[in-house]
Amino acid sequence: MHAPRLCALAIAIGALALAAPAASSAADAQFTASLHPLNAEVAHAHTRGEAKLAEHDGMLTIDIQVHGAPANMEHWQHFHGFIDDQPAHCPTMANDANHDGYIDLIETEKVSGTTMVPFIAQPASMDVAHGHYPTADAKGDYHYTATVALKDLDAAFAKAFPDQRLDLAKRVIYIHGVPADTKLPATVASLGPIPAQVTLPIACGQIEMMAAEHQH
Ligand SMILES: [Cu+2]
Repeated sequence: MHAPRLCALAIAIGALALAAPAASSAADAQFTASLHPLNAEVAHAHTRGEAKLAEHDGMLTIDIQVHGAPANMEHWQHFHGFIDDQPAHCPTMANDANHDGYIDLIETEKVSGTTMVPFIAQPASMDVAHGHYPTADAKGDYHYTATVALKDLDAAFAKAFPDQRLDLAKRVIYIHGVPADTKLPATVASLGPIPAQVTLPIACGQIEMMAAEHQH
């Protein structure tokens, strides 16, 4: 009576061996973004950093290391992009359409598209306005990490942006925010009722997919 059981076990092990490598390697991908300062003079901060996004076993791990941001305050951060497949880019001073010396959030839309996914404690909540964003320390540094199930994020994204996919390689990452008491001219535009000090971009980086040979 032992032979059939062993046989079933052997089949089960065989099936696992066949299934496991395909499931773990096919969908894995890694992305990086080098964050460069924006509005550095007016923000009095040379905000820079590095973002890493890794898809593995159905999970997306996001790791964002920021240096030199305005200190002791929360910083909004998201990826932005277009809803029509167009790749997003970071702005330059050429995008200061009203020539007031600031690249405000609204002026970034032409090259970067719209605010998409917030890098908050729970990215799949898509709660841009009320999510919990990281806070820079006294040196202006912070390290944010979050892991989210790709199926949850995909579903939340498709709900917010019908017929769209995450398409990380077509997105840019933004870090925002200068101190609430920063004097900004009325020409610096923001999103609805949100103060321009909260949304002023202070760094941007284009997300790039890492070549397979550099992945581990
Ligand atoms: Cu943003």
